[in-house]
Amino acid sequence: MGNRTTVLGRPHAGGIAGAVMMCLGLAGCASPDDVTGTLAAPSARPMAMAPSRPVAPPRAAPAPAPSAPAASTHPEMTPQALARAEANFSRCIASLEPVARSKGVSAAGFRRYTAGLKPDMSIMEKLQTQPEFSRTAGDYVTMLVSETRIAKGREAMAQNAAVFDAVGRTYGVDPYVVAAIWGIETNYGSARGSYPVLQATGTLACVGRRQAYFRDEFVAALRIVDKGDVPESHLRGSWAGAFGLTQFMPTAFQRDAVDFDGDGHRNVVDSVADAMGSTAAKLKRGGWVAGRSWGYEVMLPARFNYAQADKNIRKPMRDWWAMGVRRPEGRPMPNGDEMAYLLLPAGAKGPAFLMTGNFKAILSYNPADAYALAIGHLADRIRGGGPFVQPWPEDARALSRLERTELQRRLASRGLYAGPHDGALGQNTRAAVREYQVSVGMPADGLPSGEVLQSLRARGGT
Ligand SMILES: [Ca+2]
Repeated sequence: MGNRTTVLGRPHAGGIAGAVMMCLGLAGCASPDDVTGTLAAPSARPMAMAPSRPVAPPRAAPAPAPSAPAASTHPEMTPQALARAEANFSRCIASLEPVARSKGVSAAGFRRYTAGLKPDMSIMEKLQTQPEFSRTAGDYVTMLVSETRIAKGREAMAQNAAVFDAVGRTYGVDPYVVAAIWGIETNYGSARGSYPVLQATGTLACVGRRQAYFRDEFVAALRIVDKGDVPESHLRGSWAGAFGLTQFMPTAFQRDAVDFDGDGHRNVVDSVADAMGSTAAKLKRGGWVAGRSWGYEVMLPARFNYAQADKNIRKPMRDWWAMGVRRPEGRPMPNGDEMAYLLLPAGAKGPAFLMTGNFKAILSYNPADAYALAIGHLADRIRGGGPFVQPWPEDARALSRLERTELQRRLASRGLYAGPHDGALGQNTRAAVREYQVSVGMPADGLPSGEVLQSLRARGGT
């Protein structure tokens, strides 16, 4: 306990990394909590990159899973409404001029960047489509934290050593975490998407069921080009407008982007320094505490009460220790005063983690547990750390959207759940799963698993 001497909360920080001389509901879906355990169909943060990601509104969804258009009953998504919106596109864009002007977009800039703007109606298919299947947290983390991505991360940090050094010193943020966000968001810049951001956000601002949200994004994107931060031809990204090396949404760019290389432009597309500095600035604003880890893999004692695994139950490290929680392989527990909550991304059968405030800072980047865990773990692996000691459960599988809806219906029929039956497994569904597990004597880990669904089916009802 109380090992305050570790750098970045890790005994091996800075050591092994010799090669690196220095020291990441639209689609109607899931709430930010949904991605522990089952990466349910979230939304659209629109991704550029190939492998998928879990996410929450307005970010993207686990991609490659087989997907099917989800039937939408939203009035703005009917063929008639889409055709009407498409026909009205130019008038709609023109109607945004007053708000754009009030946000600092010049009159000349507004004319220049909206003249000739046409909607990309193919984006509506993206907006409409939800993955039918989702990934387990274990599959997701394993896929993203690959040996290739670890090796490329070390190379990228070595090639940009001065930048990462300066980012760490300036913001007090773990540069390895910044590099990991770069690695996971765009595979170190190689997969950033090719949708013109102005067209994508303009389309979404005037067509479909997320117009209010995307009006802000469109206006923020107009400001980027009007101020000259990023040249218009370089402002390309995911279908929902996330762009640059670490996939900033335009509004997030306006809040957090910095000109880290001092050339007068906040260019997170072409400048590694600006992108890494901006990402670090965002993490810092998200509450990153210097010199601390994002969290720790831990082993739980026998007969542990899994109801303790709840992000609302935060305790000092020393209290977890007193409950018998240990780090694997005799590693010391961190600062005893540090507050942490217990996360079981794959439930009682999978690995356990104590998550600190810095984990929340990573969640501010993208509010999905499995995403943030992949970032933290990739950072540690780039640094030279080893894989998790505890295996992911081999028999785990993520529920399909249909099964997730069935789970909610069955929980509701038992009086445990009162939310919508939409297949989006948020905090309320998890709480209901936990109550159900307690009532039938299953480990109360709150994981919406196939096992829980089987148990509900076995007990009958609807
Ligand atoms: Ca710059």
